[in-house]
Amino acid sequence: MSLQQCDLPASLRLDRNGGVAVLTLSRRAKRNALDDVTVQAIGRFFADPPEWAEVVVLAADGDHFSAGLDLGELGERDAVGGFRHSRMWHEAFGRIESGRLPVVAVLKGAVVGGGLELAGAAHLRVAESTAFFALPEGARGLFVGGGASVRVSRLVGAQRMADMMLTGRVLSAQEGVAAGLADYLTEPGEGLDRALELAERIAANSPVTNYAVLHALPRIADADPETGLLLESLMAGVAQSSAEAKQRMADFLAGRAAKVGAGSSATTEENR
Ligand code: 1HE
Repeated sequence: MSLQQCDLPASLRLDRNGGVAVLTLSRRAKRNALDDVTVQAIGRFFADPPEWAEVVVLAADGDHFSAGLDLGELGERDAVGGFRHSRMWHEAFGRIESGRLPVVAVLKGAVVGGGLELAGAAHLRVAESTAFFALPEGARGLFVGGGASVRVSRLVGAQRMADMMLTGRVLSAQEGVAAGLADYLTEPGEGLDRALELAERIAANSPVTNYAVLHALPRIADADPETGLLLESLMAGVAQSSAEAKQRMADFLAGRAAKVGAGSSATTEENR
């Protein structure tokens, strides 16, 4: 049975938009700071998303995507407690990155600390022009613990991440896009619509292709080149042999499928 709204804490809201599940951080009074309850519920949601969902859009209420770790919960954790807490975040965000569904995050305002780690676990990021990116862990006497060493450094490189942590450098939305922290830039208030549009395009792909992009591509990219090329060939063989691929190729050859650049929902009629 899939997780439903009633299983989510007040800090998360689930809405349905066709085959797109919109999961919204809804703790705007605390700038969507991530407390344990929220992080654990995010993990449960992505471990068992609704059966009808084909893509997830991860959004936020208010002016900020997320102020990161809920600093009010740090308390008197000892080293072992801190280790376990970090591993809990890894488990939850790993379910986003390596789950069943493609995830598009909509970013605005603060995307900082653990908020950037959450965004980094999504597969695509749309940034409204109000978004700003930072890793203020240094200023708080902390180190990243929600996966940034792996995911943020993969997006921007370890050197740029070191700069953000050592100097507290804040990247604007434009700088974030240029650095690779986000893939699309929109005007304020337009991020969700853009993400929904992207989600629809993603949902129109063959599930085999989407699975390969989510699960094979990152492993191939991390593998040594010869292993990577072998894995690519294996995945290519699996994808090509699927009934869906055969149907799609036949549709194209018969003039029934959209041409490249015309939008995947466009019909041949519209392309003429
Ligand atoms: C919070 C948090 C939070 C706000 N934990 N309560 N993250 C940070 O170091 C970022 C800290 N936050 C900020 O720098 C600012 O709040 C913002 C730039 C995000 C937004 O500023 P602003 O002026 O809109 O809001 P505010 O007045 O600062 O905050 C509004 C309320 O949210 C206020 O509570 P109130 O009860 O006084 O109304 C704040 O205390 C509360 N709030 N951010 C708890 N983060 C797995 S390791 C990850 C490590 C990290 O993420 S470190 C980075 C932590």
